[in-house]
Amino acid sequence: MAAFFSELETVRFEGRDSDKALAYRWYNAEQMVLGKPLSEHLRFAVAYWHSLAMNGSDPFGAPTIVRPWMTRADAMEGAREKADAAFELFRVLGLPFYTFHDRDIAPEGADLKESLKNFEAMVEYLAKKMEGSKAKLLWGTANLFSHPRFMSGAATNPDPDVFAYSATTVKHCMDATKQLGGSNYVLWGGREGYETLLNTDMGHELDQMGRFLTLVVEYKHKIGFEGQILIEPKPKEPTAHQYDFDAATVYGFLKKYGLENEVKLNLEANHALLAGHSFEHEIATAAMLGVLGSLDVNRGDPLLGWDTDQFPNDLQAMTLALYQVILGGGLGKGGMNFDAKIRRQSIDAEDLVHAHVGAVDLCARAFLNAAALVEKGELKAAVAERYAGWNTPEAKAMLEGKLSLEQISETTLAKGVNPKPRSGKQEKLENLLNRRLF
Ligand code: XUL
Ligand code: CO
Repeated sequence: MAAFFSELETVRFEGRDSDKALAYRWYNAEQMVLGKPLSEHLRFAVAYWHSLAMNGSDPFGAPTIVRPWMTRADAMEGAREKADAAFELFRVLGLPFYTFHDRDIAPEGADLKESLKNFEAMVEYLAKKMEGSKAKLLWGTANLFSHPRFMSGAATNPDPDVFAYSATTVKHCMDATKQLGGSNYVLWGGREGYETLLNTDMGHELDQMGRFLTLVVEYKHKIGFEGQILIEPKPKEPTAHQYDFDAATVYGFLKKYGLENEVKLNLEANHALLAGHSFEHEIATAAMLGVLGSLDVNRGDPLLGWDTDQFPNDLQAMTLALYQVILGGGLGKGGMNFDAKIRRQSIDAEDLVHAHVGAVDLCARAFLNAAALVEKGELKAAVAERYAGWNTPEAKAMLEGKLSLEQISETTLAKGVNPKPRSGKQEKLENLLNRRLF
């Protein structure tokens, strides 16, 4: 049977003046920027769950996006058909990577053994598909949140059998990620959190989570997986209190369990917003702490307080985010995964292509803007100027711990230090940013 997206042409770079709807205007994969091709900076990935498995159902309505592979009586036949469609979609979009959960690619079996058998068969199938495709795996992950067994958490479940079940699942998913040449393995704490302290021992649950992650790191070294282990922070939804709240909280957790040099972060734009931060704040925080790993790019709806996972379309917000990525040293083995889904009414195959093309171009354009801001150096100079006072020997001595509180007090009083307020020049810099955007 012909794969679902076969009719669609491969989307190509045509430049800014193209009249074609399905063309890249900004994403010229080979364009050299800051010393390497754009594609190597951005490392775009298509998310299997949103693009192949999402059916448009919501709490009020039935599926609207019904693909042929979703209705097959034989679930494994459906999974293979879905994989054929996935690789057609990757061909159409011409993007270098994809990402998946175990459950996206293979159906749940009657028990854990059968689920793993289905999964391993589908991993073999994907391995074959990858031989005939340019698409590589950015990261793999396990869905430890959909099935009712995970309703009280996976690693943090009060029931040790769920911990063991989850550990077994992650072991096999890490094996698969390594087998498929994945660059990262992601853990999003789907239901690692709680609803009420009336039934929760938070300290015990965090110790469980620390142990679980330690096991993952040990196993990574044991099998020689060269990818990064990444935690994806999110403050709420599905649980009221998710343990991996934001970048700073996860860093505190990693420090407590001695894993800060082993694990980095996969930061998601709308998760940042749900935590009351901007995306660039989360990126800058992770970079400052040495744990910037990868990005899930999407957007929320400012009028809604939940995770709408829309495709990104705000140039200024994305430019500011990617500016921090460049300042932070880039994404390395990470990339930019479109953790985004088409709307419930966008039911045509082509809608999925429009969604990705717009988002790819938006991100490419934002990156070019961010790179130009870095090259011009005006913002960096303004920041350096603001902190220039710290370059004096007296100021350095304070910061380097060479002066006690009494010594600082003595010299301050002796010199008659009398600080004068100085403008932060925010509006000037905002205007500069707006003038520079193209
Ligand atoms: C949920 C979310 C997940 C993770 C992978 O909000 O972002 O899709 O990215 O489990
Ligand atoms: Co995500």
